[in-house]
Amino acid sequence: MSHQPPLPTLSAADPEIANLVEAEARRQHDKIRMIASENYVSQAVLEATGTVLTNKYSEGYAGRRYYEGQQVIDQVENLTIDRAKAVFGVDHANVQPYSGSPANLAVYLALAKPGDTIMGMALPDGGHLTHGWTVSATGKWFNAVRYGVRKETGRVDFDQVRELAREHRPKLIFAGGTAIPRTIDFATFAEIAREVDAVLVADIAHIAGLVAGGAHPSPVGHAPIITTTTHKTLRGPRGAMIMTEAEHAKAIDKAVFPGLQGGPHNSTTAAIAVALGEAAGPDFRDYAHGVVANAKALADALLEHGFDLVSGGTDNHLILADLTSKEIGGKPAAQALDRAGIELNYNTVPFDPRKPFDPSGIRIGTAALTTRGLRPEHQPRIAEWIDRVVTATARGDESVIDTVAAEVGELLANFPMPGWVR
Ligand code: DSN
Repeated sequence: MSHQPPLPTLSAADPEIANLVEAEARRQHDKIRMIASENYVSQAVLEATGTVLTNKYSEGYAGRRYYEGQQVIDQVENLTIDRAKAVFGVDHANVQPYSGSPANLAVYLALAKPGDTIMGMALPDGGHLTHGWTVSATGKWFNAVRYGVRKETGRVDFDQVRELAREHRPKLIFAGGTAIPRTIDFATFAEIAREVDAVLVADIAHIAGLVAGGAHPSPVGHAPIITTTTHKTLRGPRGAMIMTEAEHAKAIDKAVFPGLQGGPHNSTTAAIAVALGEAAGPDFRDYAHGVVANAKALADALLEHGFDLVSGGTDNHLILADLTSKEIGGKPAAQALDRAGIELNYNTVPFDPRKPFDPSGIRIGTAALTTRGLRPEHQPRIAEWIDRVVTATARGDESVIDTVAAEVGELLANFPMPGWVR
């Protein structure tokens, strides 16, 4: 049993860390990983992540660097940019942001000033911290106005978005978030942004792979600025990109460097290129549609077990379940499920009466299990396991946990993961 690529040198030089890496690889193999923002990268992406490119400083952009020796790095970054432009059909791509939060901060730095009004989805309704939530710098340094979802439908309340936009005239409107189970209507957001002269920013971190694979409508043509992480449904390394229409290219580049960051992480850039190469291939379309088919099948099966799903189901890779009717909080349910080999996260649900650290819901995603090769026919079994563990844990009965963990292990033995072999 070992990590792939194998780690003989690391094992000899630092067995303590090598053993922890091996343990994590095994853990990732032995669980159904359903954290909606996670995935398994390919071995090619893993290999690109650990290269000598990490030795190089390259502050600046291709042809305009502050250090010598950029003959190769410029090619790596340009190739990554070209692939991002081709996969998403955008004018310009900056592939240097270290992750999603710095990418979003760069947008603020490029297009707004502290104290300006911005608008984003409230965190408990599915938004992201950096869309102006209270505890984030973006909520402290900007006048953040927050929209949400309708209680009856669990879907974005566009009447509220329009009203708030007209009243507050924000400079930026963020569309997207971290716990949105339904298709994001970029066209309606764009219409509202146009009406109040705001710049629409589509944060597609969660759905980038679905957009690339044609399983979610693209924001291109609606949002002049698009931010994304690269490690969720897009299945690349941990990193981010900002894609823009030509008119915003210069301001965004200046905001990323020198505005916010130092040297880009060049191994990550190369690994993003590899992931984008994979996303451009014919198999990725099947993957993206498979992710959605799995989520829909799982949502249907969970509904049959009486789960209360926010918005009543899903259009994408993500399901948000309110466990109030199962008489258990999200946190004890998530902890019990993890012990049963089903890894997901507790999550607030819209209008949650409980606190974020002990909320009412769980968030469930299908990006990683689809990479493992699980299909819609496996989802009823997963729903049944989730129900058994949640129902028993609510009664204080832990006896099913080990049984379910054994059954999960049996199923997963037939589905190898990239990065580890038995
Ligand atoms: N932490 C990410 C998620 O889990 O959705 C968002 O930044």
